[in-house]
Amino acid sequence: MSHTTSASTPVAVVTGASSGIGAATARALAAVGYDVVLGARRVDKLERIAAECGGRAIPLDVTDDDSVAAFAAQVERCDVLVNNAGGALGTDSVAEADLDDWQWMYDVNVLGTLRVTQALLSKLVDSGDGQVITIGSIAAREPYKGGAGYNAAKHAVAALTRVLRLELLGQPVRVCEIDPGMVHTDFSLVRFKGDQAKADAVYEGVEPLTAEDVADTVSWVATRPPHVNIDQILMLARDQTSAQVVHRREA
Ligand code: 8X3
Repeated sequence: MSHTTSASTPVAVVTGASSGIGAATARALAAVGYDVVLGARRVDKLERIAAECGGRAIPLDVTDDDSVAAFAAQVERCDVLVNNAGGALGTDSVAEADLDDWQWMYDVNVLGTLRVTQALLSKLVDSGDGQVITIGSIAAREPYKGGAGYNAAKHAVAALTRVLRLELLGQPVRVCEIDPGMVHTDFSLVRFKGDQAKADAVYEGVEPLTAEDVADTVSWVATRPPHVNIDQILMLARDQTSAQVVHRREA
């Protein structure tokens, strides 16, 4: 695929861009004029999305130091970084918690966000108007039963993001945390380790947010004037008022 980057076209990097919120965000940012660099592990899917939005697909595993270094080395310019890669595994109670699930959630959500942000930070500063937009979760604000591993990881992502904002004050980099509630993606299928019936039950009788709804918000944040920092957004479906308070219609 041919890819031409003019010196003045801003570049947006999106992690976890092979599906869901990441793929929708890559499309949305391309539509408002960014050259998009898409990172994810699933290269086939990634290349398809990249082709759709005239972007560049680069393999990226945010849990792997070498993969992040190789990815960042291929990104010459970065104006916007969307830290989207992440996910949940399991809904075990604390008493029954699976350490491997927790380890993965910490690695992909927290350390993954840290690795990619660190690797691209100097380029964000050099852009003269950089932005880090991190996709958190309502789970970062509200603990819920069965959520402890994901709650802990997303609370940590929120802490990292808010500290980054403090530490970058005075530099030309904005930092935003977008915390969605229920979004219909393969999030629940991953959480329930491929159990489609359990995943479907999460969205039953509810009109959840779509990946495009979140992408639209990312795009709005990214296109505010340089002096405006949207610090935090909690966005929920009308059918959801808190992590476990959801209005379900009868079938
Ligand atoms: C996903 C939302 O409520 O399943 O980030 O934790 S929730």
